[in-house]
Amino acid sequence: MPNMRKIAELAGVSIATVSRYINNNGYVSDEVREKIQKIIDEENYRPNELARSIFRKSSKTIGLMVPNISNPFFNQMALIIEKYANDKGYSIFLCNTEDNSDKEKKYIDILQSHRVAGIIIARSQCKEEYASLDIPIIAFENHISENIITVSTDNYEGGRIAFEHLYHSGCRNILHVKGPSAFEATQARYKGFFDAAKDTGLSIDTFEFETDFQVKMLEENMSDINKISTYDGIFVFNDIAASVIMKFLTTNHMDIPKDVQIIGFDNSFISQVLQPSLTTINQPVQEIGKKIIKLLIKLIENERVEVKDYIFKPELIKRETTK
Ligand code: XLF
Repeated sequence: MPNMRKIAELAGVSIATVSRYINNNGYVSDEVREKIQKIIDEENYRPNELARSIFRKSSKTIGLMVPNISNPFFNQMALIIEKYANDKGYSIFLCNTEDNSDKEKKYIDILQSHRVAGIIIARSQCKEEYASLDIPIIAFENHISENIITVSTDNYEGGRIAFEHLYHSGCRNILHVKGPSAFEATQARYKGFFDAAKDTGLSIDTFEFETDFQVKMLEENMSDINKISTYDGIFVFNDIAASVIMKFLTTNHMDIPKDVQIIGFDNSFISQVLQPSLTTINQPVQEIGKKIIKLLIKLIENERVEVKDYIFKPELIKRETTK
């Protein structure tokens, strides 16, 4: 008796694709549809209703994997997603991946064994593991595959806005503190910042952070970035990293914004409580969280959803670290 795995094998597609076709809950190209239906007919496959209903009776729990819960942006995001999920009768199973693909893979197994109804994965560090999953998935920022919806801020545009603001505030000797290259979002911010600088004919320097924020950064000797004291404008890839840079600069008796202007990215709550308060680029996390839950619940409830990138507009939030 053929099963979904067998049909996927014969059609040369993933189990998730066959499942999407059978359950009609996501994009499958016409060509692949035809291929799958042909194999189904040839093999006389009848989807196992019992298995399907057991699957549908998955718990009313959504797995939320975030990379770094000590980053205020992700704890804000988790709170918002939890709220919207609760409003729809779902609860959240929160996992912290630390941008570590092994941890992420383990959590995928755990979430599956808990029969979660869907998974939200922020900044995924693995791709293949999702192909064989028979669970609705929404990705935040890092793309997983062409069949999985990605939601993000327009990070490229955010990078451009950051440059234009520093430039119009008089900075001409500018540094970009880049995020790790495994983060699609920070790569796009860098590209936007770089392209906007190029348009003015100004060259910028870069310094790359290897990880997202970790508390130990505050204690570490940041001698590598000693040079940052020579710049008059710095765009840091996110607010929490900007707070580390600000601490370094003020400890080294630099006046912000007189000697050096700084702009972050996120508009997480930390940007308001820092002294001076941080100019930053807003990621509309409320709308993003709401959209993620809306899309995921549609997928869970087998409603048609367009599989594409859902992109949100960034916005400059001017505070005290720029003139
Ligand atoms: O992945 C990016 C980098 O850090 C994410 O949006 C964040 O800005 C959150 O702080």
